[in-house]
Amino acid sequence: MFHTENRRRFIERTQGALAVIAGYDQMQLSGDMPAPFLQESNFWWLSGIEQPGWKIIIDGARGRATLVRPALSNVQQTFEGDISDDQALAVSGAAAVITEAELERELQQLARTHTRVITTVNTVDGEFHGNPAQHANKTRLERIFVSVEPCNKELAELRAIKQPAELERIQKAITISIHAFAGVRDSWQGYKGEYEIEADFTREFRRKNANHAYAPIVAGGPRACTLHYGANEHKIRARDAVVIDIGARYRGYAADITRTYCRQPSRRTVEVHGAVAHAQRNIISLLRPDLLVQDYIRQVDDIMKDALGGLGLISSPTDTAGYRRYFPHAVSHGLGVDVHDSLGAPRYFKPGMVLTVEPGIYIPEQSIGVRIEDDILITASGAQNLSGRLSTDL
Ligand SMILES: [Mn+2]
Repeated sequence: MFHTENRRRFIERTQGALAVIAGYDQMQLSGDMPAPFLQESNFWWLSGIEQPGWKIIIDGARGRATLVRPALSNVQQTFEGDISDDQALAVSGAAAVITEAELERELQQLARTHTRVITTVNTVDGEFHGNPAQHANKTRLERIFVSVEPCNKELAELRAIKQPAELERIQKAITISIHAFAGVRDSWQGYKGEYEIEADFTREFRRKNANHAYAPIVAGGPRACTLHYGANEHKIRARDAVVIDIGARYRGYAADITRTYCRQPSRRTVEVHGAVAHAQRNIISLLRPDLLVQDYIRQVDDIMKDALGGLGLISSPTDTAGYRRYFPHAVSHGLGVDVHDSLGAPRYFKPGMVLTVEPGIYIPEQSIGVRIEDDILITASGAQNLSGRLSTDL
């Protein structure tokens, strides 16, 4: 079973440590309006539990997992619902469920035989970020155990190498996304607004029981130069190049694909698009196992500087400011449960890693932005473009 096997690998990697991992808590937008909920990805990977407020105790020495059910008020249960113990056990493969009220005694008991516990933290440079659940869990553990250590790096390294079951889900998310892109491309001449394009993706995803893996971007003309534009509220003109950065999430795994389409491209738009497409092909062809990440980044810089030079946007490869102005983001990130899945800061690429390749060139003064993004699996002998069946044509 998928999550049981994930825990087995986690226990092996952490040498049988005791782990107490918290899922995210439900956050509120206003009075009685809950924020959209997405489970913390490490907790989900280890447990499969999608509901807020749950925790898992993994007793590595005994190979035993216990879920902790949150204490929900009657009102919360009525409005938000919850899963039964049987459902939680079935989804997770855990051995038992205890209640939040029983957790304190359980931890006190474990502390008699364990001085050290590992957990997940969501801090960056010591600053606490986002959902409070993990921080609260860690604070509690620090009160009870002698030593509390993070296991984020171990989890990132484990999750970076995708198992066959994970690759199947990623491929399915990609196939659903590609299908939606192809449908939008077929209807391309009929769209009047960015919102119509977003709507067609949403309809296609929901019909396949998938969701958007992240806030969809449909950015026409000058809006394409705002990297996280997501209002998708403008009309599109025939001359506008439209950056569409959209991916489905299917059974917990994300796709992340970008294409740029245009009804009546100007010669400049054709040039810029051609340069990005050419660069993207060249960058993908670099990828193979054992390639040093720092060599990859250096070669990507060379390829992108060539592309910008060819378009007359920089006059010399040493023009770093110009380079960063027209290509202001990273070219790759990991992909998996998270749309930006950690690869665990590896020195070199390894078989089983999945990452995006997404060069873009953005020229605000000409109101042109072009980005092309595919999802690449590092294989034993090279790399496979998992979204390569979808044409990158303008
Ligand atoms: Mn991406």
